[in-house]
Amino acid sequence: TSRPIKRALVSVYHKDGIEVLAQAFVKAGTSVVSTGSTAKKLEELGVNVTPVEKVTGFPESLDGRVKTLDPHIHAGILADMTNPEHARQLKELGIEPFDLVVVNLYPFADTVRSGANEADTIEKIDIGGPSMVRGAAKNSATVAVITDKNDYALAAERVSNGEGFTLAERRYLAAKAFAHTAAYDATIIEWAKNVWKKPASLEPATDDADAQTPNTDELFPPTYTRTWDKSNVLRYGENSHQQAALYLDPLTHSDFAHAQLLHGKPMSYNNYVDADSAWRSAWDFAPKIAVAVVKHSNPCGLAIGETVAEAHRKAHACDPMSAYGGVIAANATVTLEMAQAVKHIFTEVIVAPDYEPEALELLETKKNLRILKVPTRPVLDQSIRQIDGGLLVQTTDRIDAEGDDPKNWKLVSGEAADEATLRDLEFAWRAIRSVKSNAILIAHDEATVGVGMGQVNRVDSSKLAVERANTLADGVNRTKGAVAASDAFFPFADGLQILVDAGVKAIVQPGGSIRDEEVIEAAKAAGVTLYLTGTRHFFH
Ligand code: 93A
Repeated sequence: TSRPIKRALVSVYHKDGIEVLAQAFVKAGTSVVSTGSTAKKLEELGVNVTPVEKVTGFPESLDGRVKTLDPHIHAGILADMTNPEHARQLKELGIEPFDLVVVNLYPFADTVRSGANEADTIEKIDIGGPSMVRGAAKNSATVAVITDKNDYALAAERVSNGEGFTLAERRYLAAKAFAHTAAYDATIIEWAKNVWKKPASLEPATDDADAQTPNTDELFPPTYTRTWDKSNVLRYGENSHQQAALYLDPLTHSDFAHAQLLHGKPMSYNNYVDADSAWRSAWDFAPKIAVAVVKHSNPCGLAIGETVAEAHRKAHACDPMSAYGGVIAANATVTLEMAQAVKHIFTEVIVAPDYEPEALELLETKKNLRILKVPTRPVLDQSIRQIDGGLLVQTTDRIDAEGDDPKNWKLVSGEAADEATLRDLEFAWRAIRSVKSNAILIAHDEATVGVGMGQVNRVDSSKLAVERANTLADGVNRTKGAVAASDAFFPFADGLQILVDAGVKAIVQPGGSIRDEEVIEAAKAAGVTLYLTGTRHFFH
């Protein structure tokens, strides 16, 4: 089933690595047809190239938009030479068949990412390339198609050995080629849908304003249509028997996904999950300086400080036991003072926008610490979760809803909080966004002192938060006079009662339970300040 490669069509964007193939063509005396700058490159490498214009009898025209879109090219690609009728027609038309097509496409995603204007972006929509690739892939009966520059060497080998590719190999390459053009089109769709919104003239006419359905295209840009680029294969997934890889968004540049590992072993799957979570938590407090310490994607310490070292000291003090083997994220440059503290704590990953040179030098003495530099804040505006057979897409939970602004909070029990208490309540409310539901968080002096996370009822979360705060504090009562936040309403008074009994003086929660009155009465009876936000921050 092997077919020797006598005639090849080469039109590539990625010219690096083409040298090996050029050498093989020269040695084997392969007849090569090629376009513009690919032809030039191959000629420089000593290949005797037939320019595509010579085959088509038509000049490269319209700024290169029409180069290979011609029957003299496409009949040569699409003729199934195992079919005598095709072979006869081709001969009659005076067209020679291709055995190998080597094509890869204009860099559309790179162009979008570079911030190019609309006209330049449109020019990078390759039309001729995908046509050749799909034609060759369809005709894998007789044509081998190469789209991946990492396969140039393979093609060179098969040109050289005179045998070409087997049918099974050509079929495999064809599938790979279809994936190449599909990913390319998906990226164009994603870009076009974002840039070219549906005009009002295409909306169905209706008099009834209520009958208008929300445009979910706008609400949820179909990120899932984009084909993500595999960036690197990870050693394993959440556990060592699971395979895993990191895929990068082809259209949106995130410094996090492209993070620079300044020191340490490669990032693992769990490292990425925890570092992402910690990094997002720390940035929730910008422009204030904040540090998050995360374990299993939950914060075991979060704090704001005048300096990054202070923020870290306060965050670490929340739960030093859990911080062992954790991930630390800062939203400000790590100083030597902070590094001196981190040095003594077994830490998997530290992530920050930058490091003072002496801080970095000190941290680099820790063999097992991964040091990540991520200069910019998070860009993610939607989150995706897979369910069996589907994807759930939602906009990212930010702390920018009306109920997230303390100005809109409703005081329903006790006295209005003084300035310091309100500052702590606001801190607790921002911090609770990062805690898995059911979440209860106790804070003091803009630092968490007890976090109850991920319990299946709110009473247990309250108990956990109180117990953590006080058993980890060397005999000091950290709940007395502190404040607390709850990510969703208290369905009964019992959860709140635990916080009240522990001496918490002010609480913030969304409200909205059918038993709100019962909950408010419990706060009133204890003389505790209670605010309702009207906004919740579930995180599952
Ligand atoms: O502008 S196109 O859509 N029209 C064409 O006819 C055409 N033929 C090849 N783009 C076309 N190509 C693309 O040009 C290929 O996909 C390849 O990426 C690129 C190679 O051009 P050059 O050899 O001039 O660098």
